[in-house]
Amino acid sequence: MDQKRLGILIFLCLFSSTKCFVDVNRRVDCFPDLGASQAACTQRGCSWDAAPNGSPTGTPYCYYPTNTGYAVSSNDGKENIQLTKQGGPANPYGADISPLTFKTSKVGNVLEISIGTTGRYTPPLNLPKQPPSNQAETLNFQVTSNNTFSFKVTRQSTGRALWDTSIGGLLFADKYIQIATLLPSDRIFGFGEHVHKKMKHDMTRYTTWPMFARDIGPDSGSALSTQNLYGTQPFYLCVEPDGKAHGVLIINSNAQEVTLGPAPHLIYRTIGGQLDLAFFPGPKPEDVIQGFLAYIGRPFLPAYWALGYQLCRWGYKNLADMQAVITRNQAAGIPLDVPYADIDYMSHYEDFTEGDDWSGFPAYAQQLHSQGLHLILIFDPAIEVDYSSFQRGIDQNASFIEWPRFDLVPRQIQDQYPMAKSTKIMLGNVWPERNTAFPDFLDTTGKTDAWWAGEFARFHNITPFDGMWIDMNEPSNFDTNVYSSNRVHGEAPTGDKLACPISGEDGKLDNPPYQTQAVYMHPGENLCSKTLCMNAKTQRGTQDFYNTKNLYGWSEARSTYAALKSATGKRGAVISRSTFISSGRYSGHWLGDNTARWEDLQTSVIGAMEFNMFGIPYVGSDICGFNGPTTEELCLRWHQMGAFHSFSRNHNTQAKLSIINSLYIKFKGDPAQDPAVWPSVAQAAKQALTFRYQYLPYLYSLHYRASLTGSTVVRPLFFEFPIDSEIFSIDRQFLWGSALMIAPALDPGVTTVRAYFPADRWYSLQDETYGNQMPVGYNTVNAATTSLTPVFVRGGSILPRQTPTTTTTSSRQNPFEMLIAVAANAQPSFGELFYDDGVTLFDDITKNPHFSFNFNYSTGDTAAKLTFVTNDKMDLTLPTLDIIEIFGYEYYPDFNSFIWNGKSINVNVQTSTYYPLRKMLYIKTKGLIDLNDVASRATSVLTWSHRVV
Ligand code: MIG
Repeated sequence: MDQKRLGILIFLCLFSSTKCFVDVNRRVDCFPDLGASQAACTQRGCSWDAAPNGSPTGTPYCYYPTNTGYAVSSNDGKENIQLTKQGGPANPYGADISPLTFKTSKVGNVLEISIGTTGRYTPPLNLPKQPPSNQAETLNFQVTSNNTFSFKVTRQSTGRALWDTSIGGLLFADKYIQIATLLPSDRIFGFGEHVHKKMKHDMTRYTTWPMFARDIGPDSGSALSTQNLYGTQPFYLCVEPDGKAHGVLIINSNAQEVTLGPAPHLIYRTIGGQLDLAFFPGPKPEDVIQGFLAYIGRPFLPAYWALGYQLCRWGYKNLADMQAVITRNQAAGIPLDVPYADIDYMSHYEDFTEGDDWSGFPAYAQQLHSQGLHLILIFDPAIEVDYSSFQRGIDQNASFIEWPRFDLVPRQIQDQYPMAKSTKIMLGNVWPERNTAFPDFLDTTGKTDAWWAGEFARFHNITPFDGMWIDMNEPSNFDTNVYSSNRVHGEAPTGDKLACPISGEDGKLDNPPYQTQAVYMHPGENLCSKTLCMNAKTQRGTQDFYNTKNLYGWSEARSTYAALKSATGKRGAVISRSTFISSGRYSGHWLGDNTARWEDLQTSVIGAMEFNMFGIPYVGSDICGFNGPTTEELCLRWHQMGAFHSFSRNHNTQAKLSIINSLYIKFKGDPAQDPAVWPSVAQAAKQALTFRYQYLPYLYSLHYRASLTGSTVVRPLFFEFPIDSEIFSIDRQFLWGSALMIAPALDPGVTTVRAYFPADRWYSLQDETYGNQMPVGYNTVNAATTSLTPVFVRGGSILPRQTPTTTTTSSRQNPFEMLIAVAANAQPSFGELFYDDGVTLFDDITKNPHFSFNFNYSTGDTAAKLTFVTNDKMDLTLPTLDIIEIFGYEYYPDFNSFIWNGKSINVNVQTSTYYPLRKMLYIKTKGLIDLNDVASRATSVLTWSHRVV
């Protein structure tokens, strides 16, 4: 439609009561709930137009006229605008709240917008809200219409509108809030947690993505699965047509969703709280994430060992079974740092207990430590209400999620438990055999945290674990409002299931006028399905669970992170299934119960990049697949890719449950999939993980930097090359930092990968082509199952390495190495190393004792120069730097000319070589450079002479 016709229609729409036509590409759905019909639509005051053939998929027939919204009733011209409801249709899901307060504010160059009124719920995230370090760009806010209030957020340098709400549709009722905006480009990434088959959203259609934490595994098998998964991440990144990027965060913890549409536009809906938006101006994608993380909080730094390979499984029969698996992988020479135990180790699935078949666990934990390994154990939040851990919780006045009133407490359940009988604690069912209580981690008195930490400390005194894996924290509850005898989960034989009111006054919160797609996509469900009742009370009785449910995993992670510190006195790692905005401060994340399928391997690559955007860089998928039997080839490929997940863990389920005569019978299910099961997988895992262990100083430096400045660890290619229009579809490759590119094989039966090389210099790190320069554009590269994963280093970078062995603990004793990849046109190369003891605790990373070195390599026709700058140092003895390897080195070096800080030093010519064909210089000399000496000076210089080949 041409602009003129559109203008006339909008005019008609504003000034007549006749139907107002909106182009199929720009509609704001007026019937996202069930039961749309022309009559019901008209009843709502909305327009109804069937979408003609060829319209975008999902075009709503029923849509809001563009005059839907509020009018400006006052504007102080600075920061405060008052809005009152004007004409247009009424909010279909409750009385419009009017007036509304609309406020703008700035944190550095981050623009904040807050739309609400007094008394609305805002999540207690305690965000640090620091300004971004890059203040180069400015965002402007402008009211573009007063009658039907609309606004624009524009980038000053280009004048481009990042948000333009003239599309209409602002609604604000107690339980239904909506805002819609036009977007400047279709290059939209993010919102979570979902499975995205492509990283870039498909903006040619209407797609609604619910966000409401749910215990459900990713479905990568379907062409499109919009299911809300374990966490809620209301953040997206947009790359504008000129390559500048911005990010938008929406802070709200209620059940919510976003519809992405073809204008391109988005419609955000939430059923409580208020709208708190923050716009991060970039301009580079990395600047966006750094600004975002300065605002929400930067990620925790995992212990160094937590970057080692991790081996897990659900269904170890006993300790001996677990030990046998660990031992056979060690015997196969697989680098391995972290054995895990799943809920099998517990007695009757009760936290902080050990089963009879696990009596040697404490000794085994010690044994692992003596081998330099570490142990991570699973802990579920739900606590059975009839044993000592719960009793201590009650005694210590810990808070648990509870019913709002005593008369709602189901006596037939509660009265069974002397410890819970006199309380309002809401009892549910998870893995333990009897009913469970859910700790209220939003309790602000500190008592719940203190009790939780105390339980970990007690248990740590028995079995000294090093990290915590927190599961089921959506929170998941089995069989809420499921009355049929045909139960699919759980082992609770009592049938004492949680029943939430879903009608009447007490059911109001579980039966709101608009229930969200999270509910509609599962017919017959309510918000409480698979979780606790929405009318439950939390924050020590002060808040409705309806508002806070999405915060459960976040709050448990925060509490558990503190518990880990106090129980172990060391740095470790917490892995959480459910996440929210800023969870990365406290935990990493695994991508949940995937399936042993190629599609799941592919979407794992995207999932890991997305969680880096969400500020949770310690992330990975269950290697080889969690559900279903894997195959040798899939497991091999998954190890080759998974060796490049920051959180690199093989995990699967052996346990399969079936119900016979209403008893749950567990039987042997999926077979083992640890790498030692197949010689070929063992070989590939060893090769891929050995590479990983060699590059750990680089990976650790990336994490250190992420914790210091909020950069990403694993990043999509477009982060580094946002000007390349081809690049936005590349989501089967990824980068470690800015320097290492991984192009894994993700399909069955292949021996090559067609990899995309953005315009820059790239050198191969695969054996057969080691050091070779790769042509820019698409190249077919070798990806034989017996070869190292296709991995390439970018010219201009310097990567610190360390000679690898089979644990991080022993690798840390080995000599350092350095890989220098020369840039095009003999421009200098740069790199850095952050290093410390890897385990010391800190509250403030800027005060943590550590080494920080910068490296700079430059060359001329007659000499080369490598400079080391010491920024920070600590009291720790470092191994020497014994190997320097240079790619793209086009000279004959004089091995007798090496000068270190003014003094000549010996290079071992027996072990050092120049390869003129590959243009590769390899210098290896025992004790070549003493990094302790480097640390003692501000600057150190290595020079040598050479001549042009
Ligand atoms: O209801 O602890 O996602 O990794 O192995 C299933 C048993 C509970 C779900 C986790 C999975 C874990 C499993 N857990």
